[in-house]
Amino acid sequence: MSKESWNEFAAYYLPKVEACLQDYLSKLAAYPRLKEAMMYSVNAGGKRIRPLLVLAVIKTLNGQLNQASLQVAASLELIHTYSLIHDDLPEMDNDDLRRGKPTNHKVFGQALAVLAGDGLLTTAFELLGQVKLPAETVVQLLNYLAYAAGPQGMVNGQVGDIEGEKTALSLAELEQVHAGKTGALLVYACQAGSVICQAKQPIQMALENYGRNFGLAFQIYDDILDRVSTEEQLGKAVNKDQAEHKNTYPGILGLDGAYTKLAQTIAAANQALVSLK
Ligand code: GRG
Repeated sequence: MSKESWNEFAAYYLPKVEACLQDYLSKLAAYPRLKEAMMYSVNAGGKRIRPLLVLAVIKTLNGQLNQASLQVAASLELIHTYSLIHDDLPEMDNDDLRRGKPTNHKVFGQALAVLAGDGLLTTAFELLGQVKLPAETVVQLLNYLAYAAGPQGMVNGQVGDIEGEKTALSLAELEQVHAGKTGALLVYACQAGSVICQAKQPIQMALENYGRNFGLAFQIYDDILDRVSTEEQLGKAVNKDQAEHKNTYPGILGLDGAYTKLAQTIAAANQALVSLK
């Protein structure tokens, strides 16, 4: 998909994803304050990359972009939002701002933020379980999502990240952390589209490969942006030993090395899609 057609695609499907999220969350029979806390973070300005990726895979495989597909996509955004709320908590990253707005715990307090995250995590599976697709497809989606979000995926990556703060990670170790923390949900986005369209195994594997590289590129780019903005604030280049967070791509590879790695990873992601053409 070219940049222009991606923008057009996103502009068309984003409001549909939004409507699906608002519709489901607003009908929950929960205390108003809990719903408010859950919806605060869902509506705090996320880019919706993961649900859009689910839909883009379905489009690529000529599947139906119907209500069921939108619900599968929306359920993934609920998981992503829960992970951000918990990631920002004082016991984890202790962030006051997310997307330029006060973090969930800053507005609602820590207890409610934990519970809003728990609520979004469980609601994601409830929504996915209600999707009108063949039962076998739904079970497979539930299974893949639990794997991606749980202790063999994103939760594992988060633990690797926390443990890694105590030591200097190698490049391979850093990649393992990010494969879980960032990559697992992006791989699932590709799997979900493939499962809905009942794509053959080689196609599914090519898309998973794309998801893995997409996740990696996403993280390298995020690390580069962080480093560049730090250097802008300091008004000078940061060298390897001064890097505040060494467990980053620029921290391990230097800024130039990180740019090279980014280009290689984007090329690998594009290469994974060649077999689909
Ligand atoms: C708490 C189990 C648990 C996991 C947290 C996602 C995550 C794991 C932590 C977020 C911290 C972080 C900076 C991860 C790197 C990946 C990244 C840039 C995530 C933000 O994703 P975007 O850019 O967010 O899609 P928006 O704001 O657009 O939704």
